[in-house]
Amino acid sequence: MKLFRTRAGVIVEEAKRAFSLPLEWDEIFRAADPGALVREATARAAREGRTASLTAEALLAPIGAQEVWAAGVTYFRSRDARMEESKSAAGGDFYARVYEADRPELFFKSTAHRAVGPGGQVRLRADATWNVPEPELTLAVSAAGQIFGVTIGNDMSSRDIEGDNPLYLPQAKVYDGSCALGPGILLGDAPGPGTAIRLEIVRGGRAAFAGETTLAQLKRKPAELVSWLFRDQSFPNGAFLMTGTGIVPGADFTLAAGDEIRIEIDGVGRLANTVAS
Ligand code: DO4
Ligand code: MG
Repeated sequence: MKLFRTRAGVIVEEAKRAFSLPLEWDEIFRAADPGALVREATARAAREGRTASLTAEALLAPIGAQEVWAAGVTYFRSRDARMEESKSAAGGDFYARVYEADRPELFFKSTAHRAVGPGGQVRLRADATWNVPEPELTLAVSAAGQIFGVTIGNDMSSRDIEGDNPLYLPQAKVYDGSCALGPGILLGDAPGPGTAIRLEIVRGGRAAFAGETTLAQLKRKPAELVSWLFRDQSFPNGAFLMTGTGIVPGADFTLAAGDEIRIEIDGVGRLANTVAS
């Protein structure tokens, strides 16, 4: 069962049929059991024949009043890439240490106004020279801290800024158009370790980069990341938590205006965005 935020309201898709639900987006995140709320509303909509048509043009980013947070250095590939890019920064081994530590790296990533949905344009910072997308399984978490679904996230990152000094991380990660989410929320638990995540970057009609990983490479459990996020912190409208990237293009790659970024996660869907010029 997949949940979509659209120009026509909340739509649920089940067994290839779509129904319009009389629910507010944020109300779902505030429910004691979001899955049960959506299932009940769907059953009622089916009985009442409230079918809907789901078109790509109508899709919005699946975010309302939620904050988006992100976990970092949760894959060995990410640890390696960060150590490489921050060679000249003081400290040096902080990425290796956080990869091994109990406490994960968690950082604030976005709110709705900085995020784009399916087909939207992500942005590169004007003062950055080395930019990459980060394709990440993203958890939809209720106000009570329950993972009730997953979506696809793109944690756009400026590697030159992040590599220069770890204290610049918020600027490398948080800016207008730095986050993409969607297309919808697949309801249920986080998918299993065999699940593949694929990234393709198309430039001028040709693949400029392609990479793949699986959730088996994710070092931390989704529930563990959420429990750290909710330590001494409340989310009255729920939250999204990106779980980190396991795909990082080589040091010679940077995004360019017009690039198309395609991210696919088995069973969850496909999120495509272009880089704004
Ligand atoms: O520590 C830097 C950011 C790491 C990150 O965003 C990731 O691993 O996905
Ligand atoms: Mg990331």
